[in-house]
Amino acid sequence: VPAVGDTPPGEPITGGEAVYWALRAIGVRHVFGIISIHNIPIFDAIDRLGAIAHISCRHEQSAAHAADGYARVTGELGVVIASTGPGTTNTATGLLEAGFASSPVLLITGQAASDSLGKSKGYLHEFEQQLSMLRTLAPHAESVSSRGEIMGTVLDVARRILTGRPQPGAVEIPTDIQWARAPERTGQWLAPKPVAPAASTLDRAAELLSTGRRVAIWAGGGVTIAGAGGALTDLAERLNAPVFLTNNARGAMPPGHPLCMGATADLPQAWEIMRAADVMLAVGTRFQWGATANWQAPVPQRLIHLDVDPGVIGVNYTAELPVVGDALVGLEGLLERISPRSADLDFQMLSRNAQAALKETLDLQAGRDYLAIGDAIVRHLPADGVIASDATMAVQMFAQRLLPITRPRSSTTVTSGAIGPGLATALGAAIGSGAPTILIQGDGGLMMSIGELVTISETRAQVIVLVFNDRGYGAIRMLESMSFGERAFATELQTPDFCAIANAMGIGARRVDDSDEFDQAFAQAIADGGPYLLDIDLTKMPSTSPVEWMRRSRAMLEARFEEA
Ligand SMILES: Cc1ncc(C[n+]2csc(CCOP(=O)(O)OP(=O)(O)O)c2C)c(N)n1
Ligand SMILES: [Mg+2]
Repeated sequence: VPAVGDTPPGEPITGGEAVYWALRAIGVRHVFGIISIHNIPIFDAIDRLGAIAHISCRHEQSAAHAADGYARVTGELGVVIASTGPGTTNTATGLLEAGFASSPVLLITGQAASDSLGKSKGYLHEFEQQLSMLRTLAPHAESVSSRGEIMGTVLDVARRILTGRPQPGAVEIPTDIQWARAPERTGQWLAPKPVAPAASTLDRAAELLSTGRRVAIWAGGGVTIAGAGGALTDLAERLNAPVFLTNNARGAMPPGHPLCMGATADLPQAWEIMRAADVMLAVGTRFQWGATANWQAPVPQRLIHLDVDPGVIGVNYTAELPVVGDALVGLEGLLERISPRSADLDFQMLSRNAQAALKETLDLQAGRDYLAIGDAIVRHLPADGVIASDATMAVQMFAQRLLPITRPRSSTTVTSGAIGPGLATALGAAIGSGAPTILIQGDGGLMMSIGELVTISETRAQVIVLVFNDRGYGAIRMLESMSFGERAFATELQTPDFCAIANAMGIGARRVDDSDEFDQAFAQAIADGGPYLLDIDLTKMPSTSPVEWMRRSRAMLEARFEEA
């Protein structure tokens, strides 16, 4: 049935409409972007045809991060629409982060009109090598060179983005081709199918797991992407195996489960378990830097590595048995082949003790204020709430460790470690989930994307920005203190009045000086129902200082080694 404003059947449609119909065939409901002379026919179609909502971000970097946040909470394609040249170069960091996090993001952009392209004439926004740039960031990037290719190219690129380990993609369409009319209306959307590991490889993996007496599991974002949390939990129970979750896997297993070790694989306290394990099953992970603490984590040599992307297997830790395939199909295949067995009691005791010790250590490390703030968040955030974060010390010090993530796709972190994506990622996550979304944000990173406060205000998406404000680049200040003592450089920032900025953008805001006040203010922000900003003054809470945190952490480690 043609939507309101649709061109009657049989009439030629514009290239912009072809993009619209391709996106509809895929099931796209929201796009994020900025309009331009180079993409106007696409926005025209979106406006007239009505079933896709457009969110006008204030920077294309943010539009890309918002599409990424949207994709992470929904599991659907995140779409960003940008202009040629500057609009597209602005999306670069968003594409980089999406690639790092294996998030399915599609950029649709323009290109100079076909009769000028390739002549270096100085066309408006000219960037003739745009496709080369895009291909370094988004493996699935294509250029369209005729009107008839639009629908097929968008569908094909989307299918490639969503196949196997998701990676971003892009389609660039010259402006004249976006305006050109042709009669085609529908394209065929073939949803990608999960890749099944070879049965013989699963047999060998099951055999190897059965020879292990002390099996540990390392689960990454691939488990979330495949929706394999249930199978992971079943297999862990069958093997009595403690499970380490990377940040992107949090929520795959209930945090209170006796075998769930949470996001702790980077902590020395967790390494005793890995040293004691005789076999490890890694699933949907590439053992990247952060999760492994710079690859110090002692992953056992008897490693079965299940991942849909053969390119990530063996890069960081040699796998005794590579298993290429989808995490869900692979784990289900292992469940069919493995029967329950009794636990090695020493190993079970070791992991129970480590779990308790980790909890105690993490609480002590977090310090009293973060502990109280975390506790207030847990008490007041509704059950469907989403937790987004930027790369701030508050994430390291309490959020990623102590805030329980109880459902898959209910949290986002900046996997590449960039500061700045948080606000837009939270916007996309709030729109995708339709649920209250809190953002753990530093003051430095916030300034990189502050303009999106007005996008949040305009959409009334319930993003609650928690600014952990230490008036500077705290993480770097901490690093400086390790090498340069008291000398801080390039880290002290003049910090604006974030509450005044939020108010000016149409968002309620409140300043918070201590954790009791946080409790009240956060409850009120949630009850308010709309977007909100809390400016949390960390300079009034000494226990939140990263330098102090580092001292506490070291003292604890040393005490442990003395004990041993
Ligand atoms: C895009 C980008 N530029 C620079 C950095 C280096 N960097 C890492 S942490 C940090 C400070 C972040 O400050 P803030 O957001 O206030 O959080 P805090 O560390 O103070 O908690 C900087 C500059 C980075 N990670 N990403
Ligand atoms: Mg800061």
